[in-house]
Amino acid sequence: MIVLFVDFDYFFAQVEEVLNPELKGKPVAVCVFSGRFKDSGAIATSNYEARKLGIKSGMPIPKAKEIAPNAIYLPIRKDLYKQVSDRIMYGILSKYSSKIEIASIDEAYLDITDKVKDYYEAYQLGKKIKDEIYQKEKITVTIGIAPNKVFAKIIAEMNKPNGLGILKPEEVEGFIRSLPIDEVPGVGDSIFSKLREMGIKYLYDVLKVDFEKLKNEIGKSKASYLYSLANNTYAEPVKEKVRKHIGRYVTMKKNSRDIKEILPYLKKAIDEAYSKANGGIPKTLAVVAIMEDLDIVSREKTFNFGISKDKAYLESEKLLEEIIKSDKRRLRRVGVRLGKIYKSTTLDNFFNNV
Ligand code: DCP
Ligand code: CA
Ligand code: CA
Repeated sequence: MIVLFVDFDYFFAQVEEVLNPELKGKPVAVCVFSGRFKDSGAIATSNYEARKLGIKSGMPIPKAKEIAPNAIYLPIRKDLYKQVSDRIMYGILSKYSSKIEIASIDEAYLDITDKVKDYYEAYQLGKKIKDEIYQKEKITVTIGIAPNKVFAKIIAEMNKPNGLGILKPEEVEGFIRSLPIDEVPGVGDSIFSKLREMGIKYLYDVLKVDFEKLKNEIGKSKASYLYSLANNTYAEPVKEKVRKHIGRYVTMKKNSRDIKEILPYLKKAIDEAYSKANGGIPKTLAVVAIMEDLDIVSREKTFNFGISKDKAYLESEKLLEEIIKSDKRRLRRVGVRLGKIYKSTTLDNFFNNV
């Protein structure tokens, strides 16, 4: 198996930089303001300049501002990052393998076993993917290529940012011997301290302890996981995941906040999204407005039953009205995002009460 793992660099902050290139080179932190008091909330992520100053993901915002008062603190814009992510995942990465597992907003595993004949070609493919993502989205990513998913992820981690790392089969044994155990995904602080007590420093050391003892200490599934990694039999397949959301957005001829003008575009986006859903029926519907200054505002509603296309026309109009009422700006693009998409064979039941 050859797995190619992609992880987008300092993702949320990088999207902010791409949208506002003046931020480049300055320390930038993306914040989740919780709104309970001024600056309550946490840092979602920061760019590498901010990290050098000590700003880390998860840090309380006031603490970050204390250590780096002059850094730039931006509010999180999840819809925007999701759109960029979708374009990279579905528009670029999916072309390179249909066996693709989208693990999070900024991570994907591709099984490229059948796409390349050796690791040299895999490396070339990795370069090509990096180039295409940069050329189309101006986003840098780090890629790890290895004989299994976990090693591919670790290799990427070691090569961040803007890196491309490769672990060939003949290098695996040495890698296992020298890999610090806390660099293995899934080994958190509590497991790490238990393993250390058993004398396990490197992944290879797992093989030196009695498996029964390992099981008793950290549980069966973690023990088997680490054991299979250490003896190089780990072979979890890349799980093809269906997309959970479908988004379709249309740019209008001119910016507008006149609902009659906007509705035909919204209808077009709905038609396209439903055709993309290919018979799947969503339970959540969001209207997304990209404002004239490219800021994004959205309203979402979740239903207990599947939303037919006609119902989507109706409900999206209400959501659009809410957006226009709550915001003074004109819209530049408008679209919908369908979520919780189900493919049901018992549609009668599914549409009940719609
Ligand atoms: N994220 C978050 N809160 C956290 C950690 C992460 O909201 N505590 C978000 C913001 C990140 C994104 O998830 O941009 C991806 O997380 P990563 O751990 O991959 O971190 P980054 O992409 O920001 O940085 P790196 O360059 O280290 O991958
Ligand atoms: Ca990540
Ligand atoms: Ca990342």
